[in-house]
Amino acid sequence: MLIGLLAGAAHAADLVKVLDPWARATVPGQKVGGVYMEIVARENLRLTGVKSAAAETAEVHQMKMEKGMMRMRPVPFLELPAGKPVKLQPGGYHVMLFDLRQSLVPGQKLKLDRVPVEAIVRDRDAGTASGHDH
Ligand SMILES: [Cu+2]
Repeated sequence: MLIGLLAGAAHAADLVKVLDPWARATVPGQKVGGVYMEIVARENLRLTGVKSAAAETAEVHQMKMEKGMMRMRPVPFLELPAGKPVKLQPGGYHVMLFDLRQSLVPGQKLKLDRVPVEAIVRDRDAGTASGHDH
């Protein structure tokens, strides 16, 4: 997975620290997946895009209550204030993988490019919020 930053991805590994990255396991035939992590930027940055070899496309999504219903939608960027941890977690911001090339199996690792990180795939009921269906 490649994390695109406004400052340029070449130095992303120096500029951000990614903590506890993980992805939710998928069921056979499921084409979308969610990836979660905590990001700490060394300077003010914006997360502008994400790519992964595991999926055709990836988007930064926000999930929030709208008229009593949990809804998610893509956001053009995510602010990463210097030194302040930003959490991507179920029920909030997350990375959405579309057209997965393979199922995400618990224990499997998703290689992250440039930012030297591997997201571990956890059981489908990991995290708190449910209803993350497309
Ligand atoms: Cu989503």
